[in-house]
Amino acid sequence: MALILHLRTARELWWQSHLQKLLPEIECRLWREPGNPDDIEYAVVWRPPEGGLQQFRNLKCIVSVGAGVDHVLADSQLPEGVPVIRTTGTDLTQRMREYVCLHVLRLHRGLDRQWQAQCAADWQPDITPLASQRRVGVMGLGKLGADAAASLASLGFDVAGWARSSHHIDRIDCFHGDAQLADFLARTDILVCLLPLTAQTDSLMDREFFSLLPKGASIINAGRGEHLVEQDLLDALETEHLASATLDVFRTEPLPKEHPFWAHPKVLVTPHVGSMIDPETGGREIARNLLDFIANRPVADVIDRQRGY
Ligand code: NDP
Ligand code: OXD
Repeated sequence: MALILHLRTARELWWQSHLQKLLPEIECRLWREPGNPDDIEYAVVWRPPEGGLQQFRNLKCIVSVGAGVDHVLADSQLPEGVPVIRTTGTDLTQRMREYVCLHVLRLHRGLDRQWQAQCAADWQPDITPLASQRRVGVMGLGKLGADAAASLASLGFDVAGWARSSHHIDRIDCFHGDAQLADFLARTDILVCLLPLTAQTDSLMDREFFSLLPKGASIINAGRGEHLVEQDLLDALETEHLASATLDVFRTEPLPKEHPFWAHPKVLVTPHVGSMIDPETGGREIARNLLDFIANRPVADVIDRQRGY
């Protein structure tokens, strides 16, 4: 019984040794040294190469080293009927909570403006509105979005959320479905995207979408780069309909050096660090899910391949 590990990171060996300790009964092999492909029953992957998983004909499940599974489902030759398990957990949620609260507070308190004023040795004591006067909208009310929305509400923000289905969450004004998107956007000063990438959410944030936000709104995208139509964002920043964008995820990662986002005065780029999974805590989640799967116990993180998340 063997597991194949495919990661696009220098931390691959760290992951391998951790998973091996957590799963002593399963031989953890690296993608570049698969041995006999027929031994492989489990694949633990981040962005596996197109068609690459097909070579493992005894594959029983595929684990995404991340909460998102778009990078797995993107494989047009993904073996049929093999369950896909995503990786979540309290650490992942905690890190995203920190990221979202950090940047919402940064925008709310005008930290970028203060930094610019400091560069000009300019003493600018602005009075910022109270958090209760700042309307934050969180798109996606799943594990990460619901937690971030609740944390923002506990900081006093006026928070709404938008999801596919109807939700009832204390202190969050919940909207759902395409029919309620315009109302949700119209009441949003700071928009946080924590959606999964699916056929329905691909390129959701485009020109028309931005026009539904109030003038001067800011966006924070920690979902996926494909949620955003980049040129439409640049245009909305240029016309000052949008005030700023904080972007953690991109259509091409790493973001190419010549990309206009890097040097844009109204864009903050972070390198897909909203919530990084680490081999210790993430490894424990993966091992627990795999052991549950092997023992035929229910695995909460098996995704719906049809739905795409
Ligand atoms: P979940 O699957 O738990 O939640 C997804 C949420 O999105 C649900 O509320 C779902 O609605 C909603 N949703 C899905 N499709 C639509 C749609 N068409 N219209 C409206 N709402 C929709 O995901 P997580 O919260 O765990 O993660 C969300 C995403 O965050 C991941 O898929 C990944 O892309 C990204 N991510 C980014 C990280 C980073 O470091 N930047 C780290 C981890 C994740 P409903 O509740 O009705 O089903
Ligand atoms: C994830 C991610 O999906 O890191 O977990 O983006």
